Formats: sequence, structure tokens, C-alpha cells
Amino acid sequence: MITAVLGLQFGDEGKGKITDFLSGEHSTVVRFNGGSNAGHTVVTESGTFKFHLVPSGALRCRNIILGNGMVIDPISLIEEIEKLQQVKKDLNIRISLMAHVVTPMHKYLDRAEEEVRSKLSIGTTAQGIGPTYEDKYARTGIRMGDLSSIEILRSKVETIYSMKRALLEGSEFESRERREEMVRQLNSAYERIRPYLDYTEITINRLYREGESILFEGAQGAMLDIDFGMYPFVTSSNTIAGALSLGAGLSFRKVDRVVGVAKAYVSKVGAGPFPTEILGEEAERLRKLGNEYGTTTGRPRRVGWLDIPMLRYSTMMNDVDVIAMTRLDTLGQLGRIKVCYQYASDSGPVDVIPRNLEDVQGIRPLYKEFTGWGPLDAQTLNAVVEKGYYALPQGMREYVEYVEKVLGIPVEIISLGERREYTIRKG
Ligand code: 2SA
Ligand code: MG
Repeated sequence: MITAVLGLQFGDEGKGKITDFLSGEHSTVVRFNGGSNAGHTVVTESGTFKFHLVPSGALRCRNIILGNGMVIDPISLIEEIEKLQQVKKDLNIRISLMAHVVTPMHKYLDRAEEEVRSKLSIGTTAQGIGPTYEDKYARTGIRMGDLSSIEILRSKVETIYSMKRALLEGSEFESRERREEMVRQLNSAYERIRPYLDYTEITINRLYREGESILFEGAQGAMLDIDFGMYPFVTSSNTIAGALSLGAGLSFRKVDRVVGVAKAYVSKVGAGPFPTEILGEEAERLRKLGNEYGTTTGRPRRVGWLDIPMLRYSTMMNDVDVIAMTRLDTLGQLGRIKVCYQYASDSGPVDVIPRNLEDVQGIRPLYKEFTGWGPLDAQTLNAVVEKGYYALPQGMREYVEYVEKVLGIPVEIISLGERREYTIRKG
């Protein structure tokens, strides 16, 4: 079985939890895009784990792969690997030699670029993601394999420095000694990372031939995709299912099942259009109930109502087979719940989220209302763990079944809280 898990909104849909849940059925887990701008928390009996670079399936899968499409800060990666090794002794991790390297200079550039953008700033995670992908496409980027050579690192750092000099003015990186120190730090990471470096695309294809089950774990969400998201308020990689072929090297023809993860409401970090955004006190309430603050940056997340036209678009772009819905437990605590089923505009009804900024400004969401089903008490949760879906409050089931009906896609997995046993199959 080859499965892909993707976010259908603006990231933070709870992909980590769903990946962890599905990882029990797969031997191999692969990340294929992004870098430390992802942040997943997995809560198990043995503790809480925060992942940024290592896929969240790492706790249970035998083979862990960081694909060529990723951008990796090798020093943070070493820290993450060492933490994981404390709970998992036989960690079999493979890192693509061709993944691009994020340096402290890229993180600085991320903030400097945001300053230049000024009013049009994106609200990035400041993890150096954009500048690293810029260098990749400019063909001046540093790759994981380059860490072995001081000379190669130095020449690449100097090239990047020359190209980005205007932005680096006034920073510590103007100093040649500082750049040289960075080169040496990167090179010293090599010895610790070397055992894991690999042509991961070859390994993935071999594992496939050997009949292993592989789980691809997307980062961010469809509306942050560099091509199909709300450009320019997007991340610098493709985040939809198709990206796994390019970012890991396994043909798209091999994927059996695409699981799209949607939160029962929508959250967003950073700037850009958000048609169903909730403002004021009601937003504050939902943000508190859902603890909607970024894992990576701690920023308060913007929140809004479930947006069906958005899901119609993102399920199409990902070719989603089944939906995993998270945070229904949180949403139900509001007295009155809304779902946007369509947009209205001056030129009539709009069924699909407009893909350009001007058109999206001109739409008004039309809402259907639901009544909150209240918090889930321990008794209900226990009944659900034992008996499954039909033990859930009727109001919650009506909400889920409404989403299934309007999208024509089954909601197969439901997550009702942080703990692993609170993720259930609808059956
Ligand atoms: P960047 O740093 O260049 O990728 O930022 C560009 C925009 O993309 C947004 N962004 C995200 N928004 C939500 N979640 C993200 N990642 C994790 C996830 C979330 C986490 O995949 O679930 O930290 O828990 C993510 N990554 C990027 C960012 O806010 C900018 O608007
Ligand atoms: Mg997250």
C-alpha cells in the first residue's frame, strides 16, 4: 500500500496526528517537501514529541526517509535525530544527498526579504525556506552532499553571498570570518550526518519493489502550494500530492491512496485572503479552545469557518480518496457553527474558490448553520473508543455527513483529541 497524507487547507490541519495513526500500517515514512516550517506534535504514552524535519511517522515506521525535495538545516536535524534516538534505538533514517541545505544566512535572508516586501510581506516562518528554494532554482544552492567539502561549501557560500549582497548589507554575514565560520560549522555537521546520507530515490524505489508499504507525509497545505495556493501568500514548495513524485522520486503512478486532512474549521498563519475568517471575540474563543498558536513560531493563528469551495478545490488538486477530519471536538464547543457551502459575488454564485487575489476579494461566503454538540466528556470518549463512530453526538455526525455529501468524498478518519486512541475510523 502506497499512501499519501496531505493538508487540504493552510497547514496545521493535524497531518502529524493522522500520519502517526496511519504509520502503524506502513513500514516506511517519507517527507518530500518543505523543511522546519512544518511542525507536528505527536502525543503517545511515552511522551510528547515535536517534529520539524523528521516525519511524524518516525516513531512507528521502520524506515524513515527525508527526500530530495526538502530543505534541511543540518544542525537542527542532528538535534532532532539525537532526541529521537533516545526513545528509538534502531532508528533507520535516510537523508537525500540532493536535499538543499538551509544555513543561518538563509534564515537571515528570510527576514530581510520580508522587510523588503514591506506591506506585501507574507508572514513567513523565518526558517529560511524561501531563500533556500530560491538558491535551488537559481542553481547556486548547497546540497546535503556538499557538506563533505570545505572548498565546495566555501565557493557556494561566497556565490550566494555575492548574489544576495544587497540584502546582507549590515548583517553579520558581511564579515568574511563569519562566513568562514559558517562553512566550518556546516562541514562539521557532515561527520554526524554522513551515516544517513543516501540516494533516497533509489532506496524508495527498491523498497517499493520489495513490497514495502510507504507513507508519504506532506507538509503545509494545498492553499499554501506555490502554484495552486493563494499566491503570493504561499510557501516556496509544491504541497499537493503530485509533489511527492518530484520531492521523493517515486512515480505518481504508484500511489494507491490519498488521504486529505481537513480541520473541522480553518486556521491560517500569515497574511493573505481568508474568505471565511472569523474576527473579534468569537475568533478569540475558538483560538483559545483549539490552542491555535503556531508550533514553529508561537504566533496566534487566524481562524475561520469550514470552507467547502476551498475543500472542493483542494480535494480535486490532490485527487483525494478519503478525508481525515480533525478538531471536531474543539468546534463542537461553540454554540453556533457555520459552514460556507458557496460564495456569492456581484456576478452571481461561485462554487470554486477563485484563484486570483482580486476575484477572491470580491466574494462573500454563504453559510449553513449548525448547533454545537458540546464538549466530549470522558464517558462519550470511552464509548467512542469502544464502539466507534455511532457513539458520537448526533450533531457531530450530522456535520460530518453534510461534508461528505457536499464533497462526494467519504470522511474515513476522525480525530477527537491529541491522544492516539482518540483517532478513529468511521467504518
Ligand atoms: P514559509 O516559512 O516561507 O513557508 O512561509 C510562507 C507562508 O506559509 C505559511 N506556512 C505555514 N502555515 C501553517 N502551517 C505551516 N506548517 C506546519 C504544518 C505548521 C506548524 O505543515 O502544519 O508549524 O505547526 C506552515 N508553513 C508555512 C507561513 O505562515 C506563511 O504564510
Ligand atoms: Mg502543524
